[in-house]
Amino acid sequence: MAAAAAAADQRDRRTGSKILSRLKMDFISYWTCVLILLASSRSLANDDDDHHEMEEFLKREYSLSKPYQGVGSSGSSHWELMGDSMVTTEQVRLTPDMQSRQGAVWSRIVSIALKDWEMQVHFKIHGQGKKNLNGDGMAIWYTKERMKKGPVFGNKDNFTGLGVFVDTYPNEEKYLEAQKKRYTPRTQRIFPFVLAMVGNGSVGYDHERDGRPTELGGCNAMVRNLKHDTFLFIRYIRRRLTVMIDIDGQHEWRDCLDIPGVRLPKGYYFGASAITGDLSDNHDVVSLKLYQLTVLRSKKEEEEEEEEITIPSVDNLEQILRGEVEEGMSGVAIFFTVLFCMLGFFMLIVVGLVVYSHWNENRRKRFY
Ligand SMILES: *[C@@H]1O[C@H](CO)[C@@H](O)[C@H](O)[C@H]1NC(C)=O
Ligand SMILES: *[C@@H]1O[C@H](CO)[C@@H](O)[C@H](O)[C@H]1NC(C)=O
Ligand SMILES: [Ca+2]
Repeated sequence: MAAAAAAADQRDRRTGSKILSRLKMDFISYWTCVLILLASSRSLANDDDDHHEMEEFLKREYSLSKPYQGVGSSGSSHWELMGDSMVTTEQVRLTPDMQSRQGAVWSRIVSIALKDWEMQVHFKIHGQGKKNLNGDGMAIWYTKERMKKGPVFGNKDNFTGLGVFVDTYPNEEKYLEAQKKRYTPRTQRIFPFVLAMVGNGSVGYDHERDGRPTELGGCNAMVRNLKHDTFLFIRYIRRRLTVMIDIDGQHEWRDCLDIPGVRLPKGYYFGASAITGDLSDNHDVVSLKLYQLTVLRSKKEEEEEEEEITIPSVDNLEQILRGEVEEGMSGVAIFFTVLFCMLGFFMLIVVGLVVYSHWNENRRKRFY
């Protein structure tokens, strides 16, 4: 009887240590898996997946930079000025820091062959006004129309194409304040605010609401009266629109918005414009650098993009406007997911071990 009990006990111990080592193995393989996951997410984040298969060429004919030769005076320049804009040695000033001005600079030539491109905008917004006593902002354009005055940062309303706005005055906030209404924190936007909109010729920009009804995405950007250089970066690749900003003087791009399924026709005009009202600012463009990108596409992607786009549009627009677009997991999200997985797994092991040792103890006790 005693011998049998001892044998059983030994067997239990053996299975016990087997289970323990199984757990250890699981733990190790889990860790390996976690490390691999972390490493791969790190490499994904570092290795901007568009860049290693992409070449870029500066297209001088679509770029505007110092010394602005002939801009504003000669018909042979690729760029044309409009309204109150003027060129100096340091910048193209779209508006001076004076009330009720509007100005623009437009490319004269359409971008026929450009499918994928990147625009790097070096700009400067500065003026006498204190915070929220300045306005109204500037815009970068890729549109069918050019040289049309209007209320949308100095361009016509119901434009056809892409507008990226640097809106420096919170009209909606002032409007709500006047009505004694409050923002909910979820919907509050901090100004200056960068925002993108795609128009098809019959969509209006809602100035009183700072374009909220047509906002594809945006971000806060404290760009006024800075000593260092400020940049905006608009990239259009495989129908994906990405806007980034570099405004902290650190030479680092910060994500602003990123939207897939943006359909923009080829052969539109690039331009920049700005407007002032009761409040004003200097809105300066130092340079607009356009890079043509050569992007490799899979057969499937080529087939998908074969159909010629004639009217600008955005896939799943309703969801984007409602803010329901599913976003890929960010690095931080991945990190926390993995962390919580690990914690959860660790807890499981601890609980398992406790339960097992209790069970083992009880079993042994029964034999004595
Ligand atoms: C333009 O967009 C609006 C809003 O998305 C849509 O209702 C309208 O049908 C579009 N017009 C054209 C010509 O595509
Ligand atoms: C823009 O389009 C809307 C809707 O089609 C129309 O009501 C509005 O008058 C248009 N505005 C301009 C300036 O063309
Ligand atoms: Ca505004």
